[in-house]
This record gives sequence, C-alpha cells and structure tokens, in this order.
Amino acid sequence: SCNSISQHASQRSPIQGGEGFFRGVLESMQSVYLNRNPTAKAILELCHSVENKSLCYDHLAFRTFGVNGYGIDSMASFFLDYGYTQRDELRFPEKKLRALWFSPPADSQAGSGSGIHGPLPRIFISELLVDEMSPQTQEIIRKYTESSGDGKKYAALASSLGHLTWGKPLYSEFQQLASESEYAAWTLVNGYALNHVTISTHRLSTHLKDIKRLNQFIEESGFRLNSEGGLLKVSPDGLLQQSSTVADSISFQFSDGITESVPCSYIEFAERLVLPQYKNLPDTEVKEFHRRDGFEVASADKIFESTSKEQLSRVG
Ligand code: OOG
Ligand code: NI
Repeated sequence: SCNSISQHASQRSPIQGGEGFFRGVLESMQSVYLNRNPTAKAILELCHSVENKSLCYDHLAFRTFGVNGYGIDSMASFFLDYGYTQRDELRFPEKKLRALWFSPPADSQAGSGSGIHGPLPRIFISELLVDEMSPQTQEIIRKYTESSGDGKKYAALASSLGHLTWGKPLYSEFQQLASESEYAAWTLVNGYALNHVTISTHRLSTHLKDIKRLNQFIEESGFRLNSEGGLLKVSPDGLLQQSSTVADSISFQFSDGITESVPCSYIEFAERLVLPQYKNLPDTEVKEFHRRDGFEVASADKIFESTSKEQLSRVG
C-alpha cells in the first residue's frame, strides 16, 4: 500500500481539521485538469485498470508570472497555509525561469485513498522572470496581471475553478509571447491551471513500477512521450528518473474572436530509487523518506518542453 511521506523535522504541524477542505481544493484542481486533458485522464484510467489498487501522486505542478506578486508566492501561500514546507530553489537561466518545491505536512489519513486522496504530493511551482523579457512581452504580461485586480490572492481558487484571473488575450499577444517564451504563452492562456500531476511509479504494485516498462506500456497504448533529451530523464546520481507525455492541446477562443488550438497540460511519471545508505533495507520496509527526494534542474529543463510546439507537432 502507499507509504506516507516522511515527516521532516522542518515540517510544520499537520493540517488537522482543514484536511478535508484542502484535499477538496486539490480534487477540484484535478477535475479541471482531467476534463481538459483527455490523455492524462486516459492514462490515469489505464494505470488504475492495470494496478487494481490506489495510485500515489509524486507531485503537482503550477506555472506563474514572476511579476507584481503573481509569481510563485501567489500559489505557494495556499500550500504553506496548509502545512507545506518550502524546500529547494531551481534555476533555469536559458528559459528565464525559476522554481521552488514544497514538501507536504505529515498526513495521518494517508494510505486509504488514491491520487489526491492518498499521501499528499510534493508541490512544484515555477515562475517566469518577467523582468528579463523583451519590453513588448513585459508589456503584455503586465497588462493582464495588472488588469486582474487582486487576482493574485486567489490563485488556488482560480486553479480549482479552472478560470483565468485576467481577461482573455488577443491572439497576436499570445503569439508575441510564444515567439519569446513558450512558457509565457502557456501561462497567459492557462493561468493557474494544474500543469501536470505526476504518478509515483515506485509506489505502483505491478511491473509498471519500473518506469522504463511504464514508458513502454504508455507508448504501446498509443500515447506520445516527450522525447526532449531522451524519453527518460535521469538525475546525475541515477536515483530520480522521470518521463512525461506530450501535452494535450485545447481550443481557445481569444478576445478578438480568433479560435486556435493552444497547449494545455500533460502527465508525468517519476521513479525515486532507494538512497545508498538504505540499500540493504528489505523491500517491505522501504518508506518514501528512504528514497531520493527533490527535483533535478537538468531533467526539469527538459520536462518543461512537454508543452512546446516542437513536441506537440512531432509525428509518430
Ligand atoms: C514543470 C517542468 C519540471 C519536474 O518534475 O521536474 C517538472 C513545468 O512544465 O511547468 O515538472
Ligand atoms: Ni514535474
């Protein structure tokens, strides 16, 4: 069964009475995501049908505009209020992005349910370094973030409703952003929507717990994986292995009446191997905290490409 994520000394008190509400918000975020992304939905159903038991999520991810309070903090505050702890920063100078990840509070209820109702996932939140963009791109991003009023205070609400906190852009504005940063264009039309959920493969029970076999199964089932830098992204220590699908696209009506297909969300898979100091533990005693934690900048850099035009337009 699913092991609950270990309690670090640095972690704040558990959610207690607020846990039902907190999980309810995550469930709404997930339902927006499943309704918009048929590939993610189909893959989750496929994994459930093979596994016949609960799935665990490794992490959930969000994107933001790092400007005027709309950055990482706007979404992080919800998770911090519900007991999450800020962990490491990751920097992506080429993409003009930075990210933080957050570890969950100890959750006593974990283990009973699947996905959102299982052990609480890590949270990965990134932001575009807006000040480093061209004047034209900055102008567009500032126009929409500033026009949203206090929208930055309601990131989690926007994500769970599946609503942008700003108005719909012009198609030409989307294109301007896309020409400079596909991340920026994605965020303009998807806002705080869940960018991906990540299935924890080592907590599966069948042959699919081996991420290479899961990747093979996903491809044989007719889904495309992000091929940037190879299908499997492996950390230098070899202990964090990740892969992801190519994002679904969705038809988006811009404010000038133009309707175009834009990239939406994807699903990721992560296998965390047991740390060297615990390698002699019997399998049945291995808990999540005995495994490689955190994220890996070089792998993340390639996973960002899951929503890129290049990956979406790949054939076969
Ligand atoms: C996040 C890409 C990085 C990971 O697990 O390293 C990532 C994104 O596409 O917003 O998900
Ligand atoms: Ni991820």
